[in-house]
Amino acid sequence: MTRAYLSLGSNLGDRRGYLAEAVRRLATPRVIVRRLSSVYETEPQDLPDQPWFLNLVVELDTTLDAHGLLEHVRAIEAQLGRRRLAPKGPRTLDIDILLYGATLLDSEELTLPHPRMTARRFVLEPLAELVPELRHPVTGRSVSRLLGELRGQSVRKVGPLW
Ligand code: PH2
Ligand code: MG
Ligand code: MG
Repeated sequence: MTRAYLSLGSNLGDRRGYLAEAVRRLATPRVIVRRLSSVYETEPQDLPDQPWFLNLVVELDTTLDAHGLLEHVRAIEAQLGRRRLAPKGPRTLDIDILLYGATLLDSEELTLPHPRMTARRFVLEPLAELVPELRHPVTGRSVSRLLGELRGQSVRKVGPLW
C-alpha cells in the first residue's frame, strides 16, 4: 500500500460538481480515499487570463503502482469529459499526482514529485491542511515551510467539498 496525494482542479462549468464526481470515482477496491482538504477558490497561475479555479487535495492509499494510478486518474478526466482548450488554460477537470509515497520518478508520462508543486499556493495550502509536517522527498522541507516561503497567489478557503 502506498500513500499518495492528488491535486484536483476545475475552472469551467459546474466546478464543484466536477470535483465531487471525480472524488467519488477515485475510490475503487485498489484506491482507498482517506481524507479530503477543504475546497479553495484560487487565482489562476501560469495563464492569468482565465476563470478562477476550485482546487482541493485528496489523500489516498493505493495498491496501484504510480503509472497505474496515473491511468486511473486519466480515465476519470476522460469520463468527466475533460476539455482542454489550451495548455495550462481552462479545464473542466484536472487531476495531478503530487506525491506517490517518497518515490522519485522522471518518465515520459510522469514526474514525481510533481515538478511545480513547491511553487503553487493552490497546491500547498490544501496539502498543508492535511499534512503540514510531511517532507518533500527531494528538498526535505516540510509542506508548511514551503508554504511559508511562497509569496503572492490569492487563495480563499471555501469550505468542505460535502
Ligand atoms: N492548474 C493549471 C494552471 N493554473 N491555477 C490554479 N489556480 N489552479 C490550478 O489547478 C491550475 C492553475 C494547470 O494544470
Ligand atoms: Mg495541472
Ligand atoms: Mg494535469
